[in-house]
Amino acid sequence: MRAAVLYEVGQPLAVEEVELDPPRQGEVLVRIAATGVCHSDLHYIKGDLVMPLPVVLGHEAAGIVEAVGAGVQSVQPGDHVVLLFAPACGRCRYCAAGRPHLCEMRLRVRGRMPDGTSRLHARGEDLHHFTCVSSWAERAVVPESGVLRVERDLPFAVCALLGCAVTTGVGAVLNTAQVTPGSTVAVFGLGGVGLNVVQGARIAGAVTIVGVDMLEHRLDAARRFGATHTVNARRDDPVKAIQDLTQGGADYAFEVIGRAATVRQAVDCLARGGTAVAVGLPPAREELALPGPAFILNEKTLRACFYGSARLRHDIPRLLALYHAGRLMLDELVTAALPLERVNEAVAALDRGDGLRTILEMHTA
Ligand code: CND
Ligand code: ZN
Repeated sequence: MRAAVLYEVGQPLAVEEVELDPPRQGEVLVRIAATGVCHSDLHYIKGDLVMPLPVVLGHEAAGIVEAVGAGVQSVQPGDHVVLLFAPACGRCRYCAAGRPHLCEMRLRVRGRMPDGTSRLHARGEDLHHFTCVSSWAERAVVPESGVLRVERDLPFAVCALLGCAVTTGVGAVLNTAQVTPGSTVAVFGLGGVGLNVVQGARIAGAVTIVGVDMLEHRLDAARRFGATHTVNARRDDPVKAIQDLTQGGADYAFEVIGRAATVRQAVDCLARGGTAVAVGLPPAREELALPGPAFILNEKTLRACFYGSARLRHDIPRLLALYHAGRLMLDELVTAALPLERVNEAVAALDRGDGLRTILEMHTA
């Protein structure tokens, strides 16, 4: 099959023939139909985040089950599925506590399948898996807990987005921060994930939603997704603008860029007692700094959000219900669709901030 392989940081991905082993016990072979291009993938391509290479990236995807290994019960060939980048064992302390997105399995896999081996090979060596998904490929072998069956009449691009951007963004609001009706919210970074924070805030009933970005077309998009105000950080100081728009500070602020400096802005723009949520992934070399006494005397909170703090099997069906009810904008997020062969163009477009979300589409006929 064809797959996009990252052999070296900073280099274009090689789209080439890759060998994929059949699914083993408890594993599922998925034919990828659509897969998103997320900034987390780009962080690894640029070397801001580090993982063992070579690797097949891609963690936001949907497809059709083609085969299942022994013991698989929840899906069968022909099922349409969303791929989940946090496989869960169902037994560890985190799963037992109702926080399966924090399952111990994720820390253990480190570029492999949960049993410690790889299903992907090229040029005579094993390739690494990415978050047990590796969807920038025609097919993927994933753990059974890494797929969720969805209705067959849904567009694959929409299902792919539920694999990361939507579930992370909306989840950051509803699960991590638990924004309450009437709140004021600031969102730093209005890309594929940030726009979902914006619409999550609208769904949660926030009355003031301030979107911050440096690209004018992303500010326009944020207003369509529910922002009541926007600030161009290239032109204006976002902290001051947010404080003015929220009578002294926001109740909640979300950083959806991945930079220490903007996490600090998210904390600084809060009202007393406010909560900032760090969703963006800062480079591995960066540390987050807080404003000492002001953080404590104003009783602020800084929370981290992984995968929307989601209970995926509970949350994704609810997100689909919101989509069917016309309250969650998903089709509008997809602004370009390219074939896998053009993955490097899609990555460059993300880096420039073109459009909203680019989807790589495979032929599934
Ligand atoms: P994308 O690149 O689409 O959006 C980032 C946006 O930030 C762009 O619109 C930029 O113009 C904007 N931006 C950059 N610098 C600034 C600045 N200084 N001030 C204001 N705006 C700025 O990225 P994405 O939406 O795909 O991902 C956003 C982050 O979320 C990224 O760091 C990614 O790795 C992370 C993420 C986290 C998780 C999680 O589970 N926590 C899941 N997926 C993605
Ligand atoms: Zn992502």
